[in-house]
Amino acid sequence: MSRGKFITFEGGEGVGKTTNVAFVESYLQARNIPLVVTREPGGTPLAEKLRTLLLNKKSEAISEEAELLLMFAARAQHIKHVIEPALARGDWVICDRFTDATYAYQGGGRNMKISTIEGLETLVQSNLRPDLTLLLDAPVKIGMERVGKRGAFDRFESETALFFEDVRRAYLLQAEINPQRIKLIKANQPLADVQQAIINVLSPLLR
Ligand code: T5A
Repeated sequence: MSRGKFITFEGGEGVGKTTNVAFVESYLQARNIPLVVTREPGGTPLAEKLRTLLLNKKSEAISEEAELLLMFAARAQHIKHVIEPALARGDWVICDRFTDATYAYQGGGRNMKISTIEGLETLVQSNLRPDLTLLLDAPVKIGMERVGKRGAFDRFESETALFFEDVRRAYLLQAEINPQRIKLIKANQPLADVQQAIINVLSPLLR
């Protein structure tokens, strides 16, 4: 049994990650590929509890260090109980956000040291990295307009436009550093065009 593929979706708020995770799920299911769809922070009962704490605006003020550690605590559970077992049994894993989000939000947005993030990444993931990352990129204003239509903002969505510009810049830097793994998808175009671009980068993995 060969190991499954690990595919992650990344990008700022409201760029269409969840919409396109569902699209890829149907696309792969139609090709009889066994898969697990999951998300971060989250994916296990404990990690989902941590997600609730992290996203809740009414949580006590969360320090930057605590936020970073909680992201990796959730990830450690997720890898051990969901991602690794799935990949080992040959399932593909489609994950809505993963460690590139930590580089973008805690690194770019919160200005935490990249070397600290790298250290935690090695501790928690060892050699595990996605096979393919789809980075959906759109101007901050467009993503926030889409999110705004949905109602109340969570703890991250309540950050300033400046914060999200930093997040976007950090994501683009991640793509520049990892051109083999991270494929940039323009997300401010009609959904059908976004999905065609996704199929184009996904199809080499299906061969
Ligand atoms: N976080 C996470 C960290 O800080 N560090 C980390 O390490 C990790 C893992 C998680 C939060 O946690 C932070 C980042 C996040 O703030 P989340 O729910 O995963 O939160 O992230 P969100 O970005 O908030 O997710 P959203 O659901 O808001 O955005 P999506 O998934 O990108 O967007 P989606 O698919 O829900 O689409 C939004 C709307 O736009 C429409 C959709 O129909 C929907 O209405 N849409 C389009 N409209 C027009 N044209 C298109 N091309 C469209 N694509 C989608």
